[in-house]
Amino acid sequence: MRILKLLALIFLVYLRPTAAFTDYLIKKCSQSGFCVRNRHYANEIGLGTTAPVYSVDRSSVKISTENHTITAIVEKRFSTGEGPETLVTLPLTLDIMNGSSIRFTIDENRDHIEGPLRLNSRRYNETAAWAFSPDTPYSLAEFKTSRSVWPFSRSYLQLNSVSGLVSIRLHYASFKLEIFYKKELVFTVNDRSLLNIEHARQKELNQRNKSPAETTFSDFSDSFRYSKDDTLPFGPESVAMDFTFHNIENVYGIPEHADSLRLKETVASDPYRLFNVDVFEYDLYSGMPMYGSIPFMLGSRPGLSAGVFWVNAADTWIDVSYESQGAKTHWMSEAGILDVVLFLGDQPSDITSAYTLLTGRPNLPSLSSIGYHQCRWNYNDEKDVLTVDSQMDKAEIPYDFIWLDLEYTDNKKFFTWRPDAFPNPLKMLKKLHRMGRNLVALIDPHLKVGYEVSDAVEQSRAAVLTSQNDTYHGHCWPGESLWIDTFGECGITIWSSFIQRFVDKTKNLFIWNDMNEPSIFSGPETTAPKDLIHAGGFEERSLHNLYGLSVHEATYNAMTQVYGDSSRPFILTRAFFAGSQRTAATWTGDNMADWGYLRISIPMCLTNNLAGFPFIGADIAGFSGDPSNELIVRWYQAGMWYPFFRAHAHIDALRREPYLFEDKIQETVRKVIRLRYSLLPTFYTAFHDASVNGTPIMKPLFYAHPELDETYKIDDQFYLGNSGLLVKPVTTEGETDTQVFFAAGLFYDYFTLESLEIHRPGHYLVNAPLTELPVYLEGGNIIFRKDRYRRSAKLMARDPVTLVVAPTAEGVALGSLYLDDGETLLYQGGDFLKVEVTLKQNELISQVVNSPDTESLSSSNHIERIIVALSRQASLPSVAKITQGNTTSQREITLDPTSHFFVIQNPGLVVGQAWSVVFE
Ligand code: NBV
Repeated sequence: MRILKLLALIFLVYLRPTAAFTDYLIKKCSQSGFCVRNRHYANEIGLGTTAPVYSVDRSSVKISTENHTITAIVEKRFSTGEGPETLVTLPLTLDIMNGSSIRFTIDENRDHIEGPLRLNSRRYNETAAWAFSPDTPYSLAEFKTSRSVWPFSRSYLQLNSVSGLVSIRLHYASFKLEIFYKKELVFTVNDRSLLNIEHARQKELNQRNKSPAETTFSDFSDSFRYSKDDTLPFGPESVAMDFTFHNIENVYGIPEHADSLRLKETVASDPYRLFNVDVFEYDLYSGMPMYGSIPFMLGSRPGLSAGVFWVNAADTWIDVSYESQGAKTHWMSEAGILDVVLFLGDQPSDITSAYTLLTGRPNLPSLSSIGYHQCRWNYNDEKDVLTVDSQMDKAEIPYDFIWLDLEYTDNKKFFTWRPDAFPNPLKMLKKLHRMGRNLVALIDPHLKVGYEVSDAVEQSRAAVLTSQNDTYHGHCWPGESLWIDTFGECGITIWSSFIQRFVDKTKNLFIWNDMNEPSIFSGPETTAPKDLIHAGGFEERSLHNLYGLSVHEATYNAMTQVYGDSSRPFILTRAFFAGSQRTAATWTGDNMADWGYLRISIPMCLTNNLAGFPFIGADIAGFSGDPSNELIVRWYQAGMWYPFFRAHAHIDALRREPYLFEDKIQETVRKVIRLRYSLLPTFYTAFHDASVNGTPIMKPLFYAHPELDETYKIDDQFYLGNSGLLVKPVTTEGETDTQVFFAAGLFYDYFTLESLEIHRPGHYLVNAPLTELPVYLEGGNIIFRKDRYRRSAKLMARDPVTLVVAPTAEGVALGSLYLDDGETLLYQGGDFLKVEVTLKQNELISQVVNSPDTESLSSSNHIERIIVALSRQASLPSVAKITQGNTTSQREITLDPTSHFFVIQNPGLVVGQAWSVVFE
């Protein structure tokens, strides 16, 4: 019977070719104990009939100016009318860190608790250790306590950062934090008194441990059909808090959801949920949980931005409401400690930068990995792989990565190859390597029970355990499986040894960690039972959203040991958490070949970009189903701007490698892919910027123009990094023109360089027939291209560079180029080229900001063309005086009357050396 049920479930979830995802498998708030309890609490508190139960014990406040930390005890005190008053002491820490960020934690002392022996009795407090970057020194800033409120006779304690930017008021009577940035009140923490820490209690005494505003819904048992076996050994243990963003009426972030960029109000719906689950053909415009979770929210308006990072990896719900005075948010997590970082700044990019300083900047990937990826479930055998490879060349379509999905394995046993289909993987890899190409193979964290790899894991107790302390067995692709536990040293070491053996002797084999939410067919809500046990004696409940990160980080670290400094490992992960950007790329999972999924891919990618994880894309042209020709074209046109540019298709979908498309479609797709390749220098520079300060690669409009109110609600167009390239993909069937929002200024059509003069910011209708894609270069920018067709990114290394200069009406422009060997880690020691080119007062000047150690990097890239766009008002210069070193030459400039630019062909300049061109 169980097997039948399981088969039915597998059928429903995976094998229905067209129906939408069956969301009945996933809990609604009304089916989630802690969501119901905290929303109930919020309602009761909102009625104002019950007094707040949390306060700060003044006598406990300790100010350590030496350690730059405040500690205190938060007291939860209430009486139910029956028995004595309940008093729970909750240790608080508060500090100002890394400049203008604030962190506070509230824990519970649970030493006296008797949970089952195998469980750690303390609340899980290691999320920060996984999420924060090991490379960023966690520096605490000095602060002064304000004299006017010292000693503690007043109702609050005020801290002022020495920088003068930040001050904090810690209110005692009813716990509250007011956070000021440049003297303006930005946040109130616990503004609505929704702080709730469900302290430990015995089941028999549950009722007595409920404060008046609380309900007992699903405290010690779970009534949801698919998770009713949850043993809930600690009973209720959720943590919740509210944050008011004052005078900020736009909030964003908390990926992953298939929803708009600006978060919606959840007053009349379920809250947004963060809980990593497998959601095949997910619902659109929904706050339902998805594969990844980043509990980071950004609030922004002209002149002020702020962020909340809720450092908790348990199942989490977030309510959002907008009121005239700002956004109100309510965060609820099932377990763990309360650990929060607040960020303050002038611009949204300041917040992304501060957030990625803490959690790590996205790693600079190899140049190849930002080329085009050709994937399908599945390329069947070596011959298939090499045929796709040669057909792409025959069709003159560049690509860099070919992918092997699940079926390359021997019976879905990871770390093996199907012997009849892939008899000699090393030979195949070598063949691919000749053209600079790479292979990615899928390795999931579930291991089929009963082969050497899983046996070794089971014997060393490196698998995830059941609540009874046995190795957990569940169902996934291989049938009965176990799951590696990468939370403990033992699991990491053994996983690392498998990965190392698998990639050993290869130079171009990389890894795709799929299904690492983890996805479990037989598990509740498509994932792991919450009472499974991980290393350290912590329940899945407390760290669930970190599992995917723990797997892909172990994979990455293992690969760095094999490849050393010679190559940057590429890992694709489906599940992610804050910090995943340090070691992996991701994608938006199992979408459909449908216009709605193309449309939603833009806000989804933008959201990840602002939440510090920019290396993301969506399956082009939809994972399941067969896209129409029109959809294929539109999807490639949009997808070429995804930081991660990959075509992928379901096993049941028709073959759709680009060379199979009919001529006209193929021609357009070829052009699009080649456009991506010609812009690789600009993309790579954007990736470099992201790796230095977290700058989004796909950049929301309000990041580029935070001064314009209108930009805060736009999520169907974007900029490419700092390049000034503005893109508006067409995502509606049959549309041949589209509305594009322009800020005031000059914009140049990317393809013709015809100028558009915008006097008033707003939406303007532009032509967009199927073969064309609306792309503009904003006046004031200079971009860099490599225009020659090559089969792969690697083969473009020495190609000459073209500059496109797009001046403002005042004749000013600026651009930068980052270049390194694209492959090794030598750039970390300074072996890279960075140049900055400026145009002003008719002079174009290139300055070398960083010269590489490797001679060829500074000498081998010649400038083949300098293209200067002309606005209607601009007058055409007649000569260009070109100087590099001691040599000066002169060129006459002529203009083809039908074009909107002039070109200096082969100016005789080298990118890596200083030069100037004066226009007269
Ligand atoms: O490994 C097969 C697929 C993969 O192609 C897809 O990209 C992943 O998101 N995988 C999920 C497993 C099951 C999909 C129905």
